[in-house]
Amino acid sequence: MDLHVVDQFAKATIIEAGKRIRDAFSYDIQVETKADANDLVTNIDRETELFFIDKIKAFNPEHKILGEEGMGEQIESLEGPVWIIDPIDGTMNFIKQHRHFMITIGFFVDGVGKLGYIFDVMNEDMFCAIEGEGAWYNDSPLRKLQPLPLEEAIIGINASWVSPNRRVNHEKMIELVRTVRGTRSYGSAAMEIAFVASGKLDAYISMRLSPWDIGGGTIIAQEVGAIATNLKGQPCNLLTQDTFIIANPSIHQQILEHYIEEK
Ligand code: 2AM
Ligand code: CA
Ligand code: CA
Ligand code: CA
Repeated sequence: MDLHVVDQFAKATIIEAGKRIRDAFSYDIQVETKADANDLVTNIDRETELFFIDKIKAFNPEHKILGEEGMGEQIESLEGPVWIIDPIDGTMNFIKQHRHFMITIGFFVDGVGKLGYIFDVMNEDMFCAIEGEGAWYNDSPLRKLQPLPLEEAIIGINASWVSPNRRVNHEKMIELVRTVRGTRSYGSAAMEIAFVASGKLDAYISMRLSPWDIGGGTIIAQEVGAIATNLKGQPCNLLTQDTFIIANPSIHQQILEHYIEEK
């Protein structure tokens, strides 16, 4: 398999899907809820996932597809070529803010990340990577991440860790927030992962993400030396939901050891 051919196909398809999503703002976007009142999905999420499935099936019918909206197959293993797709990451931003939502896609062969994409649909900005060849922000190569002290770090974190069903030691998280230089919350996991990979954030922590939130991003991360694991420090599992941290390599271990205590 020539990865560069797959890469060209993926990029062109993502750019076309992005245009379709931008065009959708001029007609009806229907919002529904999924698991709870704040877990939103729209017809555009579903239509975009179907668009990718049609394109990939035409490109190579043997490839398997795992997508958030479940329009692909039920996948039990990562054997062979597998696409992991989140057609809109940051659906709430898409609905309410009309910005700061991403298309994110990872292409895996036998569980190994080969190609990763995070596309900022409104800005038309592409973060991408090819395994072993590097990562890019549009046409500019992304540099390896440089070490920094935790006190100078900006971390992405959302407010879910203050809720009563929190899964981590609250006091320690407060200590982390006080130690770092600043915190941010963008509402798109893929965007925050792209920001860590490009040094705009130094870490991003989430209490629960799914394979499609992180599939593309972890491939970009590995090319710049960012470390992505669950909050136990174990490698990310791309078949189940889990906790998640991605960080500059100089602070990943320090955050896990001193500030994260799972209950
Ligand atoms: P989504 O927009 O594709 O659903 C929001 O903080 C981030 O967490 C988004 O990247 C969102 O992805 C993701 N997320 C994962 N599980 C979620 C859930 N159950 N409800 C809302 N957002 C979720
Ligand atoms: Ca969702
Ligand atoms: Ca998502
Ligand atoms: Ca989504």
